[in-house]
Amino acid sequence: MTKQLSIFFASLAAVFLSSCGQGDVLRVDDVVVNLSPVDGNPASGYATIYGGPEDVTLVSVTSDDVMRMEMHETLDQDGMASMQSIKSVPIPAGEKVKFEPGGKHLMIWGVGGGSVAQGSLKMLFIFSNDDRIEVQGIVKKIGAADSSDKDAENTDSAE
Ligand SMILES: [Cu+2]
Repeated sequence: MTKQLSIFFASLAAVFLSSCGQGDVLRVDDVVVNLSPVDGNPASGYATIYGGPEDVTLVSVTSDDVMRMEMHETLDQDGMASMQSIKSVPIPAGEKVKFEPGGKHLMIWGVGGGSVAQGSLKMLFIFSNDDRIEVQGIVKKIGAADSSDKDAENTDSAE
């Protein structure tokens, strides 16, 4: 009886999803915050964002436990890598957008000691359709793990 009921609801969910795009759900995954080994230098943040049923724009990433957070993009200008801050990032429906070394990334100043100690930072990704997705970014200390990143700024210019 219970089993039949759950099968019924499962098929109902399948019908609902298929009637709504391809069933894509806007979500944020693999959020990592790499602390700089140099005191006072910003941490760099990376994430993977999966587009939902409609095109949206990522307009802000915030956290209560940082001093400042910016979205940046690494540019290659005449063979010299540099970066600039960006105001928003388009997230097309059903597509994957990565924040990764050498590309789009988050620059984070003043990650709170409590978040560092517990190894996770609560962050909020805010989208143009007013979706707000809260995630726990994994805070990594460079040198403690296997990361090859030396420094947020150096990573940007090296890649
Ligand atoms: Cu940057």
